[in-house]
Amino acid sequence: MDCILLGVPVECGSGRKGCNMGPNGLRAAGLAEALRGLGHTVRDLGDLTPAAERAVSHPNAKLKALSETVSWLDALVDKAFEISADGLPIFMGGDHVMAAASVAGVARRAQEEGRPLFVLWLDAHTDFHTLETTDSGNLHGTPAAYFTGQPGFEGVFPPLAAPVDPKNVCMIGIRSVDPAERATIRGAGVTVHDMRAIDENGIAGLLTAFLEKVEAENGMLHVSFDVDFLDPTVAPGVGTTVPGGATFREAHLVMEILHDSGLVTSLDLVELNPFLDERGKAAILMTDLTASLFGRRVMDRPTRSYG
Ligand code: DIR
Ligand code: MN
Ligand code: MN
Ligand code: MN
Repeated sequence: MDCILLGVPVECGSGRKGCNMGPNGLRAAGLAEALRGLGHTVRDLGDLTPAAERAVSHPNAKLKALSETVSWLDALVDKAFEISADGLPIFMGGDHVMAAASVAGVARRAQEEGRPLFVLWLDAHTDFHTLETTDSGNLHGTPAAYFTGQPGFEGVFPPLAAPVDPKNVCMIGIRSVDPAERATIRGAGVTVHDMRAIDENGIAGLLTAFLEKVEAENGMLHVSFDVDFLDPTVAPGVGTTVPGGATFREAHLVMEILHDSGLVTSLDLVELNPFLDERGKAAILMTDLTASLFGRRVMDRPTRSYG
């Protein structure tokens, strides 16, 4: 596989500082080396820089850092479209608002190739707020609403060339949903598997059912992995920890199944905040999980202590 790493050190969508160190946290944890060790070619394009700010405004006064965020999205949407022609892009965040643009960019690529885009959203949160409904004003709570074409982003976020069909979006790990998101997300057609669904059914079956659909429709598959999908005990390096998350093994199992499927065409690794991490614990786990997604098997995994 030709892997293309792109750092997207945006943090203004999260409402706190530290996510802009995420790309370097993943580099320090050895992401490129791990992928090369698995036989992949890896090109690290370095970090994206935001586009020139354009005048944007919105009546919701709660929105934080709107123009700064939009500058990042403007730059990333074109870059994501461009690099997805050359290999498998791995977008290293940065906070989750960047998925508005990484997904919009690869959706354009899918459209170009005449294939549907599917999105696997691994997160504690649904990130399904519109610019009207967000209460915190943190724009990392909005990307899934944007790229599925929910109303109200027009003229603010970049024009959406190819909205993702909400029926092609599967969310796993969900355990923090705001009332406004709850009111709209299932009606929109998004598949939402909360932690209870994982407890009752097992994560493998839920994922496999989704992957069968992707394969049957010859889809491209973007995986958007928010660190807070993981339980905070195994991944403390994130701003919005929510107890009761995916375990170490559940997360590796997801990645191993994704590898076996051969369906993944792009990946986000987002919300890593090295400032909040414990001696690289979350950075190392995200790196090892990515290695599982790219073919590392239990029997080959290096012995590591996570204490
Ligand atoms: C909350 C938290 N739903 C909000 N969201 C996220 O601020 O809109 N935290 N994405 O990571
Ligand atoms: Mn998120
Ligand atoms: Mn989250
Ligand atoms: Mn949210």
